[in-house]
Amino acid sequence: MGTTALITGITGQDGSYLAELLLSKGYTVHGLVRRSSSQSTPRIDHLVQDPHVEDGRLFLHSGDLNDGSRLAMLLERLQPDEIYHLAAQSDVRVSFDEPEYTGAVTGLGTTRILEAMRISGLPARFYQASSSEMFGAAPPPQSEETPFRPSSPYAAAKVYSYWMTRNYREAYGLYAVNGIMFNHESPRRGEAFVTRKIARAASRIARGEQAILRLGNLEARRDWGYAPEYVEAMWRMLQRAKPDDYVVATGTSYSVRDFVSFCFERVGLDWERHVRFDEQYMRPSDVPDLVGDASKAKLELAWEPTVFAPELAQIMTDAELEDPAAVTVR
Ligand code: NAP
Ligand code: G4F
Repeated sequence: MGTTALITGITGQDGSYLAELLLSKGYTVHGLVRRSSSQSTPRIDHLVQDPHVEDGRLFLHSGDLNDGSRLAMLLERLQPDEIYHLAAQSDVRVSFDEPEYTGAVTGLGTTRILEAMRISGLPARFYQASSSEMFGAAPPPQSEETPFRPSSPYAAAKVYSYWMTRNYREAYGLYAVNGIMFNHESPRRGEAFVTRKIARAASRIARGEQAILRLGNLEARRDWGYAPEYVEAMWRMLQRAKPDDYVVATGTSYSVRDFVSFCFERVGLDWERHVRFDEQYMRPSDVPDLVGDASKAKLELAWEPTVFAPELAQIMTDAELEDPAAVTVR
C-alpha cells in the first residue's frame, strides 16, 4: 500500500500543484471539494482526465469546512497518512467585508479537522497553511521567531489556526506543522490577487482588449515566490522525523509598482500610461512590507527558491499571452 493524502482546497492554486506533486510520487490523493452551482475544478481537470492517473489514484469528495461531521466521517473512512489543510477563505480584502465568515472557515475550519483527528485517534501527519499575513505590521525580515501582529480578519483567523495547530501538537502529541508561507503566485493564481490581475491586464492591454488597469496600494511590498516550489516545501515538512514550523520565502521584496513595471515591460508598454489609482482596492489596513527569512527551511528541509519576482512576472505574463482562456490549468 502506498501513501494516502487528503488535500483540503485541492481546487485552489496550491492544491492543484500539490496534487500533481503527490501523484508524481505515487501517492493516492483524496481531495475535498465544496459544492458549487458551477464547476470549480478547472485547475485539476487535467489530473482527473489524465490517462496516467486512470488507475484511480485521485478521488474527489464533496465537503465543506463548515461541516465538522462530514470532515470527521471522511477522515474515518479515508484514513489518510498525510493531511494537507489548504482550504480557506484566502482573500484578505474580502475578509474585511466578511469577517465572521472568514473566522468560521479560515479559523474554525482548522479546529474541526484537528478535533476530528484527536477524537478518532487517526495517526495522520497534518499540515496547516499558515501565512506571512500573520506578521502584519511586524517589521521585516520576518522569521519563525517574529511575533505576529495581524492586521486583517484573515490574518487573525490564520493566527488562531496557527496556535490551534501548535496546541494540538503540544497538548495531544499530534504530528501537526505550520508552513508559514509568504506570497506565492503562478499562472493558476486567482484572478483577484494582485499579481494575476496585473499580468492579465498587461496582456489584455497589449492585445487591445482592455485600456486601463485600476489598482489600489502600489507601495505595498511583498516577498513573491513561485507556487510549484512552495508545495514542494509543504511535502518536505511532513517527511521530517519531528513536527516543526517553517517560514517559506524568497528573502526578496518588491513593491506592487515594481511588479506592474515587470509585467508591462514584458509586453513592451509604458505602465504609467495605463495604470490608474482606484480607492476601492484600498484596505482598511494593509501590510506594508513582507520579507521572509527562510534560513531554517534551507537548513532543515534543504529547500531553496529559484524563481524570484522579475522572472515570476515574466512567467505569468507569458502564460496570459500564450493562451488567456486556458491559463488556469497550466
Ligand atoms: P486559493 O486558490 O484561494 O484556494 C482556496 C481553496 O479553499 C479552494 O480550493 C477553495 O474552494 C477552498 N475553500 C474555500 N472555502 C472553503 C470551504 N468553506 N470549504 C471547503 N473548501 C473551501 O488559495 P491558495 O493560494 O491555493 O492558498 C492555499 C492556502 O494557503 C490557503 O489556506 C491560503 O490562505 C494559504 N496561503 C496562501 C498563500 C499564497 O500566497 N497563495 C500564502 C500563505 C498562505 P473553491 O475552489 O470552491 O473556491
Ligand atoms: O495579491 P494580494 O491580494 O495578496 P495579499 O493580501 O498579500 O494576500 C495573499 O498573500 C498572503 C500571504 O502573505 C496569503 F496568506 C493570502 O491568502 C493571499 O494569498 O495583495 C497584495 C498587495 C496588497 O498590499 C494589496 O493592498 O497588493 C495590494 N494591491 C494593490 N492594488 C492590490 C490591488 N491587491 C489586490 N488584490 N487587488 C488590487 O487591485
